[in-house]
Amino acid sequence: MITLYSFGAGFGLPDPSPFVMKVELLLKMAQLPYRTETGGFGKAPKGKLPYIEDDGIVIPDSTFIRWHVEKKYGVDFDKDLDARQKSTAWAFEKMAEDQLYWVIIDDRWIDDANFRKGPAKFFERIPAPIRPIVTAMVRRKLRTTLHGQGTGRHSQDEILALATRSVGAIADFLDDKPFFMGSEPTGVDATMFAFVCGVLCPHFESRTRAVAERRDNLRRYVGRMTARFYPDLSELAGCKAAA
Ligand SMILES: N[C@@H](CCC(=O)N[C@@H](CS)C(=O)NCC(=O)O)C(=O)O
Repeated sequence: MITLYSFGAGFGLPDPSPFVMKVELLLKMAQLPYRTETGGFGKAPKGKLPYIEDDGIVIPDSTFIRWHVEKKYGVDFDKDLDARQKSTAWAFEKMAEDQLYWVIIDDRWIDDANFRKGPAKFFERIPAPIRPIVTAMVRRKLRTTLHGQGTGRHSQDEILALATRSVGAIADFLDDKPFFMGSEPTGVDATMFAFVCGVLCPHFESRTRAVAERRDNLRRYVGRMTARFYPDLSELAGCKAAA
């Protein structure tokens, strides 16, 4: 059975990491049996989660995990899409992963109030005497990463302006379709669902969240995806599961 190494449920989400949520969704879509395991971060081959272990093979990174699942199990997440649709799906996916992701990180890690009720919790298992030092060190590393990536060099208003474009593009493209590419879920829905949930997560206060909340179709989409893939949950990211 596949083992998905994850952070574990948090902040009202199946996982705080949209990348872990994406992979869980892909495994659900592929209808493959899997179990989740927390505590694998120290052994992560690329120093990041998620990674999976499948029959003794370890695969890190959500995109490579997807390709592994497609190849090994003969799953085609995009079987009904043509080349143009696949290109569009890829571009949206990478916009979420390489741009919106850093907005989410900025919201959760840089804003003091969000940090205290969010990522600070990750450090609770560290012995109290060294906890403040480790917490400050990791937070500083995140700031450096955000600066290196570029988002950390923008003002909060500039970050919001960029995020508003991305959230708007997702909402406009989704429009009134049931799923991102049409009437049935495809691979890109795993990513879109994970990142839209991440943005809408009511645990955190953020202006990007307020922008997303104004797009009703995003909330209905999360509800629809929740009903389909997390039938035991009545709602996710504050969006009621669609009947
Ligand atoms: N490209 C990777 C990104 C994974 C990623 O950024 N994971 C974050 C959590 S959301 C992580 O583990 N960060 C830990 C670190 O950078 O130290 C993927 O698609 O899986």
